[in-house]
Amino acid sequence: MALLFISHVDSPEDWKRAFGKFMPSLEVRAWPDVGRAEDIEVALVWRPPRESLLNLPNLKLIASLGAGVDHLLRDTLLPKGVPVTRFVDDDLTAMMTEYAVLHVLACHRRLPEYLDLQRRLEWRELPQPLARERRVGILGLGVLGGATARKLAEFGFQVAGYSRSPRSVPGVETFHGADGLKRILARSEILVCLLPLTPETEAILNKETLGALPKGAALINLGRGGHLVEPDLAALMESGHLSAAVLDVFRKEPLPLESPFWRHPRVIVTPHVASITNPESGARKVVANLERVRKGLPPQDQVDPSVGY
Ligand code: NDP
Ligand code: OXD
Repeated sequence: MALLFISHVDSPEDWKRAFGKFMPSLEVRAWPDVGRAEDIEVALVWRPPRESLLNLPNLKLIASLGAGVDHLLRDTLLPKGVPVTRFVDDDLTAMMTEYAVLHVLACHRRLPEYLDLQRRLEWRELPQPLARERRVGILGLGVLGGATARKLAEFGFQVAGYSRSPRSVPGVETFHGADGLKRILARSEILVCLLPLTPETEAILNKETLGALPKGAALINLGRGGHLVEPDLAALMESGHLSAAVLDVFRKEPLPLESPFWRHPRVIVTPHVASITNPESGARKVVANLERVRKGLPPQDQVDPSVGY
């Protein structure tokens, strides 16, 4: 049997090597070379073309190459009854917490503002609160947001988190629901977005919500570009309401050259690299799930397409 690999950003060769280690009998075929459609038992995908997963009569599992599945649930026609999994992995979580902590510390210590002062040859000290005086908010308290919140609480920050359903995280004040969103925004001097992109969270970072942050707040968007209304952020940076932004994800990737964020002195742009799926741990997960579905068991980390994450 065979695995169909579809991604325009990941190297099929790295994944072939990794599957060779964990399930040498599984042939890895890279899109568009599907070969005999009947052979395909599992598809491992990132932004697959709209109809690429149809007409595979023996498909038992669709595995997302990412933790987020918006790329799959929004634009792809999914065959009925085939489970869809997302990528949940300790290495992915560790990389994300590193990235989030790095940039929360940078915003806390006002690094984007100091870099701007450096460019202007200005030697000037800015007021600096202690970590225990700094209020950080995390939108999304799932695998990645929860781990990030816990790590930030260890630094002594006043951390709050926001989720769809009520959650409890030691050392973290938690909010949920529409009223909860207002309350977390009103208190967050540094806001980190680690939400999945769903119809409910599309454009959640807009002029009203970002405008509800305290003056001088910083935004760190690590979820998806679709969470942010980019012109609203640009306007709030321009007016001085927001002091800095770190953006790893964009509506259009690669970020178009005409985007004002490339050249903004207090915006840090990175090319969707906050956390990266590792082929070794990814292949191990896919193989374990394939073995489960072959036995008629549900795979781990299955998503509910009706909820969107
Ligand atoms: P999880 O599914 O584990 O967690 C999602 C969290 O968001 C949950 O706490 C969930 O609430 C909350 N949530 C979902 N919908 C809403 C809503 N409408 N209102 C409030 N809260 C909501 O996801 P992960 O933590 O694993 O990943 C989060 C996202 O991070 C991914 O979907 C992906 O977009 C992004 N990502 C980005 C990467 C990058 O490199 N930039 C790398 C990896 C992921 P509840 O707890 O109630 O279910
Ligand atoms: C993911 C991502 O969802 O890399 O894992 O964005």
